[in-house]
Amino acid sequence: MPEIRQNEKISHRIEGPFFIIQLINPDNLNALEGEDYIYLGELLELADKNPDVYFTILQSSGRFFSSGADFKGIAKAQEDNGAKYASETSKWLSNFVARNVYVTDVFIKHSKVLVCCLNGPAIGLSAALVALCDIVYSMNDKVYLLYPFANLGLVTEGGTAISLPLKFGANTTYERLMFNKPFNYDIMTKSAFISKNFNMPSSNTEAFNAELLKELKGKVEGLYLPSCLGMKKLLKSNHIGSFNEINSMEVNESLKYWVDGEPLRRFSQLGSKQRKHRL
Ligand code: CO8
Repeated sequence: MPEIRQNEKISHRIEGPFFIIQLINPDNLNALEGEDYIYLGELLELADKNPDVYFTILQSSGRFFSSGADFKGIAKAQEDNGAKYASETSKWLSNFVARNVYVTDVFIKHSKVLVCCLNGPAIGLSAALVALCDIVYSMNDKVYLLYPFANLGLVTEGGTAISLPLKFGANTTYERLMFNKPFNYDIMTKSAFISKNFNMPSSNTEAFNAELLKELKGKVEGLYLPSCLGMKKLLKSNHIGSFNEINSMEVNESLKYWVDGEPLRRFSQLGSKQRKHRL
């Protein structure tokens, strides 16, 4: 495998045709800082370039898949007043736009089949990445996806202006986003977003990951795997143009909000537990 720097919150390994990426920071519910999202993107690129890899598997640990952007990382970015930034616009182009557009782009254009092992809830940008996966399996019915943009002074990101209406329907998407409500298990099953519920207890994520991987190994036996990549390419062609366009539109729209400062005020309230999401 080519060299890649290490990250203590994200591990990776290869097993046969599977490139397995695991979030391994359950103590803060697998929240990710900007640099972690970039690292995740770099791992996807590594999987993309490896000719022996056909499936990229996203696993997590603990009770949450990922609670999204780490509010400590956002606070760090806010305090980042080094001389290198000529203005607030310049600061947020670097700390938000460039990072967000990169990780979203890597997911949108990924050539291997993206499988998400959804062990628990996912929030924000992480939930956006889950919605960009090709196949999602759930550990049990406690899973949900929350896009708390209205509560945080943000707008859709990570391609969600397209992926959510596509996968859950336009009106359900409007209703959930406008009133900051989660896409719960019922919504996910009604829209066939989840392919299988493994019905395992929330305390047992490692067993879920292992069981699911075993099942996937069985499912790919005897298949001609280049056909899978050929089909992914064709299926992806349905929406790739729209995703590319929305990725740019979303970050440019969001930039105004970051420069104005409302998300910072709200993230700081979240960090000090003065603000909560309604679940
Ligand atoms: N960042 C940092 N720490 C977190 C986060 C987070 N996002 N989420 C949870 N934690 C920590 C908590 O602070 C807590 O730590 P400690 O035990 O030291 O107090 C621990 O994880 C457990 O969390 P809770 O006690 O709060 O657990 P609950 O079960 O009561 O609540 C929730 C779970 C509902 C997930 C709650 O923790 C929460 O609301 N977290 C924030 C979720 C959130 O809003 N994330 C941001 C989403 S927006 C987004 O991702 C887009 C941002 C774009 C910027 C991208 C830059 C590249």
